[in-house]
Amino acid sequence: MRFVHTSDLHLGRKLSQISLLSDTEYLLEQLSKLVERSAAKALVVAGDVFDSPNPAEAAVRQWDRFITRMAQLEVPVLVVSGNHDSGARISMGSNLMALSGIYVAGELKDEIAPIVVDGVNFWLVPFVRPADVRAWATRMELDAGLVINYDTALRMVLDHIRSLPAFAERPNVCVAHQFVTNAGVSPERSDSERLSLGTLDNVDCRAFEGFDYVALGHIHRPQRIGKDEIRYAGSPLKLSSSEIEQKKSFVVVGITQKDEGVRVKYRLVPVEPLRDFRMERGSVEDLVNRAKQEDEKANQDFVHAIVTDDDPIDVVARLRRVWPNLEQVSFDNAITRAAGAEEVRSEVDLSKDVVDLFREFFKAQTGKPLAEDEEKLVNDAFEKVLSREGDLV
Ligand SMILES: [Mn+2]
Repeated sequence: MRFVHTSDLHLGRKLSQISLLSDTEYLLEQLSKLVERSAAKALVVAGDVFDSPNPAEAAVRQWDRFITRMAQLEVPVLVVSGNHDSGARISMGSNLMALSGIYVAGELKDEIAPIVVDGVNFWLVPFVRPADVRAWATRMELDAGLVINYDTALRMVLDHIRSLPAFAERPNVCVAHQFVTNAGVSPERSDSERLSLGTLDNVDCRAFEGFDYVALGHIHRPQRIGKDEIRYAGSPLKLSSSEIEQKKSFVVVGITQKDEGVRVKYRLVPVEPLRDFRMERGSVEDLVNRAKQEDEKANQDFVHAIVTDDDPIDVVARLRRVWPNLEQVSFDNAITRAAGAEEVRSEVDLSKDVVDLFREFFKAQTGKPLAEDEEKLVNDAFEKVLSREGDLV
């Protein structure tokens, strides 16, 4: 059987205050077409359906339309919560939705059972924290004291799944939303994933031993972890400038039945963005000229501009005129190079002469010392100000 694996839709997200709903609409359209075209028997969404535990109404409507469409196509949708989702809210009505083939695991249930599609077990493991698993372990009369971090928490849930009779009966796909590492090697990360504090939130990929395919969500760069069958689908949209170079994709997974000897194959299907997110570098004049040669659609892209002028004026306004969705401006010029070379001072030495302080400030801002005429101008100005200091209070 074949299924499609995606994750981290982050519906309702904004980029630089600009709504991405038209972009997510465009990708959901591609996703439903891919499901039809590839004759997939199921669609897996491995968490972070929404960008926030309280998603915008328009995002909720978008998801509602999408799952309704999938139900009409009679393709089961298998969803787990991610760290951005509220597990309780996304599983609202889940028992009813299951009657229409939309399976949402928002929270860890006592009775864990696979969703069986076309002879394959899909085990939906919602995003859980160690405290959730401790509570679950107590209810299940397991030793909650064994849960000391994410790794031991996930292992306890997965051990339980492996002990269930259904596990031996069919090929097994695990759907989870966690930070999975391979022998301490971290996946390649992006700025748009919400990091938790510390480094104890990882789960080693060996925790998934025995599963034929592990459909992961959380990390936004598509990648395998340890082996091809343990895989992050990645977010279908570029959600931060650290993702500009990433090739976003959906995964189409093929899995054979037990009597054929379980084999797994996969292929990556590129996602075409409505508006791309790219980086452009040059002087403001170069950038504006470059934009003018591009077509109207390309100019709607999100752009992170790296400006190289030493004395740029009115940068954002000039660039916004050609790129209305300018996402970020950063500078690589004499000033930033000088700042990078020198130690950044976080404190100002107030015992210093105020003109000396200004000289330092000027050099830090422009990368060069005051010229002779500027020196005179500054001295005169300070003299004037300081002589009337009493009046200024
Ligand atoms: Mn995410």
